[in-house]
Amino acid sequence: MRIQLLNPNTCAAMTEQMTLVARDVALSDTQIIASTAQHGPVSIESARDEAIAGAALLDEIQWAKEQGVDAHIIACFGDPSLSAAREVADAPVIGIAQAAFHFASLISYRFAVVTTMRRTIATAQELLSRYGFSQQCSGVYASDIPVLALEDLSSHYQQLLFSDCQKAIDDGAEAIVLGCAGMATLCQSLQDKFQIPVIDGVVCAVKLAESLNALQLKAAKRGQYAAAYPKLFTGRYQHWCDR
Ligand code: 5HY
Repeated sequence: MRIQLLNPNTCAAMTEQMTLVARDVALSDTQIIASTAQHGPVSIESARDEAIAGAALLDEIQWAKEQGVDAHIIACFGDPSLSAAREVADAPVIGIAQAAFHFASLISYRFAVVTTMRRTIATAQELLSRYGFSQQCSGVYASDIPVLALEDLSSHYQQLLFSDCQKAIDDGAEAIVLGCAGMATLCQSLQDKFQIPVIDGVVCAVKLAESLNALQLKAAKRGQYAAAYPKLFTGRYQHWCDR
């Protein structure tokens, strides 16, 4: 099968790192097609970033749809524009936050989320509520670690990340969900250090996409995720007129 792994920020280095992790767990006949947004924010850390990243994200979904991919993964923990992407795509679209929450809920009674910037805590809480996992989440933790700092974690930011993980465990977490696609490469080392299941949404999304494909479960294209009505788009979005 062919899976688009879409990084909706414009940081190619981040896409490279998450693609290595994804290919590591993918089945031998799964092709991971890496995509990076062509315009927008270099990292997504606020509602403004998400809003501006949305259009570029949909352009990449449309491109991969025209390539005939079997699934799309939105590799950003806010699951930005997930519903819009599901309207545009014909194949299943999986957000890494939703994927990670499902896996965490299968192996723990309560799990925590450890993410980057404090202002994204509310986003994680909104997603937990929307997806029905608020009850199972023991807390969302963040210490203002910039997303791009994850690429080459300084000892200062590493200490902040470690202390958030420790706080989560002290507060009763039985598993930890990593709240950023940029943390995918840290998963194993954190699991070894804290001896607790640590869950990365990028690999969870790959395995979910493969499972849907194995069961031949296609995207439901009637109702909420049916294609949006054609209409006039102007300016830089007029290429959406005939889509
Ligand atoms: C992410 N931002 O996974 C989110 C993390 C966050 O650019 N990639 C980003 O803090 O919401």
